[in-house]
Amino acid sequence: EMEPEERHFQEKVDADIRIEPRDWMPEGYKKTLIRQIGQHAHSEIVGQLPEGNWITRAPTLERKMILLAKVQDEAGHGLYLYCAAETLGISRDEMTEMLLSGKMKYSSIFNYPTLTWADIGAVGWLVDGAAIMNQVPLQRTSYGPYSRAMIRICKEESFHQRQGYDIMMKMAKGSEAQKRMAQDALNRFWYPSLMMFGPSDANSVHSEQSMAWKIKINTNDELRQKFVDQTVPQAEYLGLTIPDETLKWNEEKGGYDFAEPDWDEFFDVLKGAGPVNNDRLEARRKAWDDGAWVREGLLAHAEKKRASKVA
Ligand code: FAQ
Repeated sequence: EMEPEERHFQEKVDADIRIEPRDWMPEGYKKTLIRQIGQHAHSEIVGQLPEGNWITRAPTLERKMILLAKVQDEAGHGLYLYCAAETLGISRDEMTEMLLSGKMKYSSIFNYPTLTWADIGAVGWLVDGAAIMNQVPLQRTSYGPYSRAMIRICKEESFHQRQGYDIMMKMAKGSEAQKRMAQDALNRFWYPSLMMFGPSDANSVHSEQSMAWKIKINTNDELRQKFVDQTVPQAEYLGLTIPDETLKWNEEKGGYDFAEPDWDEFFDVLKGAGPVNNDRLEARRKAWDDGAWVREGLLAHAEKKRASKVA
């Protein structure tokens, strides 16, 4: 039996009334939000690294400006999301320390390297494409600050997806060598992109409760299916081949049948054994350590101000 305050909370959720920071909420709801929003924020910040890797090597000035803008947007997304999580009583510093100590996760996708310029196209097309598929429904998530952050983020993500597809079009319609690079990028990013939606519904520990609380709106498999259905015609338009021989339109379900990613690989990446897990965390640790003097300076300044007020 639910306590009256919990019943009132659930009624608001069921009626699509947003929950705000000062409202009563179950401890588990708060904990799940901190986990999901925090992980989402960390993904935006760590997600700057694979593309940041190519800013100095973008093929033209225009491509460089576009990529710079995209990577800066990701920093902004991280900040809105950290702010949304902070309304739940955790600080950004605490979350950062949990990321660096391995207590909090970030998206598995960013543990794969970007080896060629075509990978930057594939990241925009597939990774941002998957991100949007997941984030559009989250605009209606039950927690107010998270849902409002999602509205703005989604606008920027659609630009990111378009810029990726634009790179893929140039490559896929370019020279034979460019087309090979585009196909190779698709081959390497296809299954890792499918993994972004999380484990299959049967293995998703959080989905049921998160959906009852409307923290999540769809299951992992629902969104993965929608992503495949949207992406296959885009690959056809590019003249590229999805690296899945079993891929086949299923008239009855009105969607494609497709091969599941290698879930052992997914869980290994989550445990830290992906191709570049160590490099990613090393880069974030270095940024944190290199920024120590700024944090110390700000604290010293605040201390001096406080002392002069007391005097
Ligand atoms: N990677 O029970 P579930 C972006 C974990 S977009 C790592 O199904 P849940 C934009 C999960 O945390 C990417 N871990 O979990 C961009 C849980 O472990 P825990 C970020 C994963 O939460 C583009 C366990 O597996 N987007 O960054 C992953 O209900 C380009 C069991 O799974 C978001 O975070 C994974 N892929 O569903 C930036 C969206 N999947 O915590 C730069 C918001 C699952 O118990 C460049 N998040 N796990 O230890 C969500 O929608 C959900 O959290 C899911 C997972 C759907 C990701």
